[in-house]
Amino acid sequence: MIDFLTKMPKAELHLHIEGSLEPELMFELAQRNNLPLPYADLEAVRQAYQFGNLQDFLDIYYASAAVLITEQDFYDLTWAYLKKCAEQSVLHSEIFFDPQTHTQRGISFATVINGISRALADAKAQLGISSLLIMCFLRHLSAEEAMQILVEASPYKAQLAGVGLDSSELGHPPEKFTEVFEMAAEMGLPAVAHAGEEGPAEYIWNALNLLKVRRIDHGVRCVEDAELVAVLKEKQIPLTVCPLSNTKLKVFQDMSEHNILDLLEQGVNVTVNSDDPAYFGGYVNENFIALFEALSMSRAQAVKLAQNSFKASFLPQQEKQALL
Ligand code: ES4
Ligand code: ZN
Repeated sequence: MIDFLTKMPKAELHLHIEGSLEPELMFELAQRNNLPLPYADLEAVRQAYQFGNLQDFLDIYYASAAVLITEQDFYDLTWAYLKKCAEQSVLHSEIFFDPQTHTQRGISFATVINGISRALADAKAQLGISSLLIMCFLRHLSAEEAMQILVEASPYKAQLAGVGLDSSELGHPPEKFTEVFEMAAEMGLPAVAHAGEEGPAEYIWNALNLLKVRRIDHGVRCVEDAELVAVLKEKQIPLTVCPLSNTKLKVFQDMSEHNILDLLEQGVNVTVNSDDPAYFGGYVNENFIALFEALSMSRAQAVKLAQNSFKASFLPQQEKQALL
């Protein structure tokens, strides 16, 4: 079964490129850029990666992203992730990046997007992996700052497949960003948003109705509202679920409690994704394997989850069909 899951063709739709920064590369970049790190060695890093909730993780994640300085750093980060995709039979990936994490500390938008985009082009040419880029707004910052980064991104619009919303969910509901998402829609950018990870079902409703998102990232708290589950099912709104992320951040105390397979059996369009693989204990295949080990996921369920990942992607219909 593990061999089957590893070789099964799949797409990944919920991956923060900054969250794929492995400790080894973090040390290498810190040295290359002459920057201090709060960790003596890899063991100290492992010790630090124990999170009680989303915010515990985000504090460490933003601090680590500070080792990314040059265009080459962003290239190396992205290339390392895409090589993993090749090993894991990920044929297509839709990659989130958080430009504000970098522009806030003086790195230019161009440095970030040019480094990432060059790696995506090389992966297409050398590994045969297709990818799309989704720019996320940091919801703990203001709507004005989100609008500013959208304006800054507009010359690069052709390189973006959409916009997203991430970071600290509680206290930063979707409606804070209604105008920003209206502007993105006017620019022709489809939207996704993190909702219902730590936040309530109401945040999922508002992401759908106010931000007009095409997919919900996480969304696992939808089960608290039966009417919402019915709408997600009826409209086949994809949920990009991240099982290992959810257990590491204590959304579920144990993988045996995870609701992804229940949602799948109810006909909701759920997918399996890694979120921040360098922090949560694995890439997409480790997420599939965890579902097999804790929830006895069947082969048929795994295949359905993989089909959903292609179906839920932003690829044009023809390219989707070719991968299915
Ligand atoms: C994130 Cl797991 C998660 N949730 C919200 N925002 C994020 N950014 C990176 N990982
Ligand atoms: Zn995420």
